[in-house]
Amino acid sequence: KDYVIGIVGATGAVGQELVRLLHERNFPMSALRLFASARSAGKVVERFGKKWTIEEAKPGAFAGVDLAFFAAGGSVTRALAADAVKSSCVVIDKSSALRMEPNIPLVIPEINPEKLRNHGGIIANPNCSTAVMLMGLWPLHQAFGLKRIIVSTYQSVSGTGAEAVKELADQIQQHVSGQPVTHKVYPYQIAFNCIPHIDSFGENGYTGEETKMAEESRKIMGLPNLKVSATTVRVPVVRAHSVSVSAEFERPVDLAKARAAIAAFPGAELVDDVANKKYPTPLDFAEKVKCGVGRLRIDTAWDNGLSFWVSGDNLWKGAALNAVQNAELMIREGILKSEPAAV
Ligand code: 2RA
Repeated sequence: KDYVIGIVGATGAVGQELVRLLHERNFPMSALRLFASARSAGKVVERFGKKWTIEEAKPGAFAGVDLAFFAAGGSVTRALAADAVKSSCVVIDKSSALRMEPNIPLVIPEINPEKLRNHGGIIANPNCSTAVMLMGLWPLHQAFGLKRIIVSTYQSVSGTGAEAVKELADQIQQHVSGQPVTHKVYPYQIAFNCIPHIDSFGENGYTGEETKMAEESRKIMGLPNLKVSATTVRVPVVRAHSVSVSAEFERPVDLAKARAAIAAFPGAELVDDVANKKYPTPLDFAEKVKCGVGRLRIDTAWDNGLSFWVSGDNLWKGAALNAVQNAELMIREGILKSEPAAV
């Protein structure tokens, strides 16, 4: 069976990757419809030798669509996801709007695919930094029983969007040509800098991004008591997020077993040979399906501790690819059906 597919937010960074991945992975589509705000409606998009006229994302627009990928931000999801489900359209949502709703499955197919089975029409995808981190953390949890993590992220500017990518390039140009360096997207210049502030600060001094990593990791791994302390940082990298993790486990850890667990995990590529300067970098793992995991070492700060590093594409495993993989799995399992969501 081929499906009528919709992409909401088709002109954004993730939306464009969705168009690309659906074509490159030969997703079974009888038609692809691109939706965006009224501002973009009517624009013509040309790719892969095809032309699409962008449709306005609005109530009733999803009649006849079997599956819609939402990549237009939380307000659009809140406004239109339930409406799409009422038109018998399944929604796979990238935004954070519904991730922590008890009856909305938050799914990474390599970790908790069983949660797809009883979906009520809407499936949520995790934040990009969470997904990248879990590609290293989940296999280690399975091996040694995770107890606590301290994590720092090194997040690319494409996580913010196309405007931030352009601003980084502009700032480098300004710096090189001796002009004053201006900044608009972030509170500080990002070129040649790092900014320890992603999303907004909460009362507890953690940002929304840091809280998402904690809450989403607990939900996806089914570890409600997992202790997490995250620091999320924007770095002058265009594409691919990296995370450094220090983790404490319930059971004694063993490096050879840890490496074997990661090498066997479908979402990870083990790159761990420091004697030959081999470890993952964002440049190496941009536009890669798997996330690179390396720098594995016994972490003596804990009784049963391991530290490691992951680099993964924030637009792919962190967003568009994970969404498409969820859809591919639902098709394989014959569960791409829609029932009115109890949202
Ligand atoms: C970021 N994780 O990197 C957030 C949203 N994509 O900006």
